[in-house]
Amino acid sequence: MRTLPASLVGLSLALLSPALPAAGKAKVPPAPTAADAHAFVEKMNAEYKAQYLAANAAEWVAETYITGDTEMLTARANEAMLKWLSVKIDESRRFDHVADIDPKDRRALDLLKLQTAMPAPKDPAHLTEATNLASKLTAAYGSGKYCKDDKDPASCRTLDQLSEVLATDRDWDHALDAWSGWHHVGRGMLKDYQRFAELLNEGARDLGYDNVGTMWRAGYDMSPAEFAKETDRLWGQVQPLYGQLQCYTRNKLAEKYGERMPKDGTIPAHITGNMWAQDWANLYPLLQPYPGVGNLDVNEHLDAQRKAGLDAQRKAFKGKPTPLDLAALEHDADMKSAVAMVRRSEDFYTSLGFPPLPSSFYDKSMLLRPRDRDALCHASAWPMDLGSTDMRIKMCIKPTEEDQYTIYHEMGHIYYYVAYKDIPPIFQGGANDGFHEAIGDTIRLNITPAYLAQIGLAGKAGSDDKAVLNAQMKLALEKVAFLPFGLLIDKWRWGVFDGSIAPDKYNEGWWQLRRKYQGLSSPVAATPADFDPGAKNHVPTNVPYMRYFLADILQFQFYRSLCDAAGYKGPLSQCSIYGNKEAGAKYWKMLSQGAQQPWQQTLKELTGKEEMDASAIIDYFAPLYAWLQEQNKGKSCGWE
Ligand code: X8Z
Ligand code: ZN
Repeated sequence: MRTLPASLVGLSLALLSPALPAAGKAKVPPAPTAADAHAFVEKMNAEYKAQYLAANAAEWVAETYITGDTEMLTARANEAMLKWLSVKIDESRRFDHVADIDPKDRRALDLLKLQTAMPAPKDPAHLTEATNLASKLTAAYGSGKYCKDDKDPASCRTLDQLSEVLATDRDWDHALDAWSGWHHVGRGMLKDYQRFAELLNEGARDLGYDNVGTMWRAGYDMSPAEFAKETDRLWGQVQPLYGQLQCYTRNKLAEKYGERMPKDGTIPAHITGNMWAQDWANLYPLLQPYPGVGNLDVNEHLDAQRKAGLDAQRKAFKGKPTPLDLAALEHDADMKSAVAMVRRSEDFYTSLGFPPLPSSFYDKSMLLRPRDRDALCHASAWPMDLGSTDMRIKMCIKPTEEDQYTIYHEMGHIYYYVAYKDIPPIFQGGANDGFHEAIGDTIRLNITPAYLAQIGLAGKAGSDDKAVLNAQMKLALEKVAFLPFGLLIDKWRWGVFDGSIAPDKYNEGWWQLRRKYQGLSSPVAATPADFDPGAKNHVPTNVPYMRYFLADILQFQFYRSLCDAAGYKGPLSQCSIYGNKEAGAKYWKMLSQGAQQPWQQTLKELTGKEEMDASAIIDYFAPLYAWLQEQNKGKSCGWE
């Protein structure tokens, strides 16, 4: 399909029009009015729905069934959508200086310019190239594997398998092998990513921004410069807490690994229990303040439940199962376990008064890694068709605590989609993108030790100081450890896009930021071919990341306000709003607003304050912070 720029369409029609005077001065078209703007927004919203549906369907198939064919089909669908968007943005410029436009229409026109993280170059060949690269990078990440022996497919391991090594095996060399193996996946992306960044910058400039980073920062109802300052301010609030956690963790790891630890105060990236060192919860057994106090081993419970399911099916099987039968039984048990985990999460949301999900959600979601094809397993949530109830998640669920919490996260996206599905498509988004990421995480904060015990995922919860500190440590390894990671990914990309990190310094710049903010170092000496950012989903798939940093802070603000709304009076960390309809109604009201008003207003309606503010996360972890300071006394903290 070829779409003509609107200005050309208008011209050709005008030239053909018999109503035009045959000679003399051409009539000046009447100046656009507020009513024209309104009509434009209505039409744009209607078209948006159709565009979105087609592009989304192609992308869903491309990510759940990675082949050269689906890669090409989604590139073309994305290209068509971006072309449409670019035409609409151009057309909308005629309203830039029209006064008295309805504020809702003005907001719609402003949001239109921020609908994609992938600004389309106007040059058609460059647009094709950019969409091809986007699909190629996504497919490369999704199908990435580490093969010990390139000639032997049986030696290949997927990201889930390599992540499991990091999560469960504390052996330095095993972890190093899994970590390095996965990071090789980034290597092949270096040249493509460099070109991709160039093309996107061209698109951003075509839209009037100096580069893609500025455009990404323009989506927060404040200037891009103010937003950058805001992220630094928030980081300043939480940095001391992170510093204490890093110090304690580093010293514990040094007790374990001794001489192999670097001497500069950093933590090597491969021994935190997570491929990107963004979540350290798997180190909890090593770091718990009071070993054995409070039973927080959710993994054990989930695993036992899956095993019980499998055993029951084996017993029910008539005759002697063949290896093929056994594989089918295993698959069945995986599916039952995954569905139970999703249902458990849905139950929390419905307890707040949210509606149950339609059966299509369970029929159409991808909940397990497909056995017969490559798929992008990184979890995501999809509104397939704006305005309908076809919502899905795509995830490769394992019976682990981490995946259970990721499901709560994804369900937050799903319920946001459900809550705002009837408002105009252009407003169907988070108040800002940090809100979208914070919805499910806020719910996850309600999964307290007492609630876990109540739903049979942990032993009886203790409420003495020791049990509370253990629980705080566990959560801090998720939420506090994440903060600098959440911040630095886009510090890196902003640098890539504004040119301050040159292509030959991509990897070096990445590790400088990892060191500066996380106090982390690479366990291997880098080569010029390395491109470690490519080993993190959001870089090849081009998803902006500052949203997760914001969400990490916002979720504690939301949680505090919802606990207030529920009338909760005790220590914040033990609050659970499970079953509370008042808190639920307040939350739903926020979700159903979508992006109709500046996020500051939405935040104020929920929390009484217009600012993002880390005081909630700081207050939450106050007991742990004091404890960490005590432990770290006399120890060497900080890094070079
Ligand atoms: O990507 C995600 C979600 C999907 S929006 C699973 N998260 C970030 C990540 O995994 O890097 C959630 C936490 C941070
Ligand atoms: Zn998310």
